[in-house]
Amino acid sequence: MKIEGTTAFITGGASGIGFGIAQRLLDHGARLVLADIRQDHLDEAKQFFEERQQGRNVHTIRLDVSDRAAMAEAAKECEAVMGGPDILVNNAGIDPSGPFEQATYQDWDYGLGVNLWGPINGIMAFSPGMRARGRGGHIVNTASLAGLTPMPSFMVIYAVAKAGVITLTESIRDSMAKDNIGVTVLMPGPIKSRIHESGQNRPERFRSGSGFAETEVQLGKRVVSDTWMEPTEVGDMIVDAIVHNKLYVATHGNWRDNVRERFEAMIAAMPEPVDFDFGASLSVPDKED
Ligand code: NAI
Ligand code: GGE
Repeated sequence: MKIEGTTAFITGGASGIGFGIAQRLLDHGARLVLADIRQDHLDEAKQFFEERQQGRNVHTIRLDVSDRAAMAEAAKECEAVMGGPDILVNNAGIDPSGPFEQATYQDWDYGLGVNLWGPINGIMAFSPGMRARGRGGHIVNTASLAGLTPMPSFMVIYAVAKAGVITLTESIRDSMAKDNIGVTVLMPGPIKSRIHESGQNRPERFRSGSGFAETEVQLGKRVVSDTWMEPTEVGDMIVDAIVHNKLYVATHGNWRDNVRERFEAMIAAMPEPVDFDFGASLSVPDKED
């Protein structure tokens, strides 16, 4: 598809990877709706575009992606103010890692609520309108290489959510394709961002009863390494993926061997295939249209 003249709705669009994607989509002629839980990030992003005489092409919305009703309202606001969207980027996310032994249900609800339900809520709220407008379009979901690579227990909540985002994207591809809507799952390695501020971004209703309070303070002190990738470089990769409808974008090749070993071990665990009646309950006949 062509990016010129489209509207893009980007969650977590006011910082890090989402902001890098936003800059590059705007460069290619898209109008932006940036949705973010942090008003300070939104104000900063809006000012950045105003300084470049692009303020009229950028609308900001304060949004918690784990809030279904708020996501539905944001979809209405996007359509009313900027039209569309034609491009949906479900990117907002946090780092909910910590010692697994100390994880509480609050930590699970927070980690899955933002990192997995966020993209699901985005797709549920926006895809009916995208289909109905009949213009086609594209959906980008930000997962992580941590959703594919075997991860330590410290990152289990994050890894479960990101594995879900990969499968979510793969599994809706055929359905979205019927309405000419492409899908991409972004699997980044380390990118320069403010993800270490995740403790500040934990929605109010997930704050009490966390087992990770101390871990979040420690994470907040982490410094961004010069060796990590620039978000605008990720933005370039996403522009290419939207234009050419690429299912997968991985920013780094560093965990190739881990992924290969994982799949080799799974394949090695599989016996020889046998004749098998898939059964009426499992085989879904193609819809006749
Ligand atoms: P970031 O913190 O710089 O940007 C994320 C933005 O999302 C922030 O502006 C934050 O306020 C916002 N946000 C957080 N929770 C939200 C919520 N509930 N509703 C709406 N907005 C919310 O972090 P970064 O790194 O750019 O993160 C973006 C995505 O990239 C996340 O999904 C993260 O898991 C993923 N990712 C990041 C990697 C990295 O190395 N930075 C690597 C792999 C994946
Ligand atoms: C840069 O900060 C983070 C973070 O705090 C949490 C998660 C991530 C980055 C990423 O999603 C990555 C980096 O690719 O996840 C990994 C973290 C540690 C080891 C391996 C990872 O992915 C393969």
